[in-house]
Amino acid sequence: MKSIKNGLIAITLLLSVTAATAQIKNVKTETVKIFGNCGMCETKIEKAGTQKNIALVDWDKDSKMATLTYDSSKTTREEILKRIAAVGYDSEKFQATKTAYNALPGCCQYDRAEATKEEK
Ligand SMILES: [Cu+2]
Repeated sequence: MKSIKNGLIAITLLLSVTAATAQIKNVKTETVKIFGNCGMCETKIEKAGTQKNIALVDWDKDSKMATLTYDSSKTTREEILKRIAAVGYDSEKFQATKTAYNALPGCCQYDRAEATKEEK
């Protein structure tokens, strides 16, 4: 009985992810590195980057790699990464401001290059 229930949960999760992606048109998928530490970072990065029916962000805290799935007629990778930088997370292309970075909880303050820390 328990395994049937777990199976159903797995199927439901799979379907909801598929449904969210299916509503995005002109789909383009890219993988980018975004700096962060923990599960809380994951929640914030994904929330900041995701826009209903336009963009979906899935960040992996172990590899620090994010999969961006987006409608290429409505947004760009740059726009998504800018939104993520605005809440404090650096990516290959955009750096968060010192203020946004400093506003992160201590556990979320990922290691940055010294040069970045000194910048005003
Ligand atoms: Cu964190």
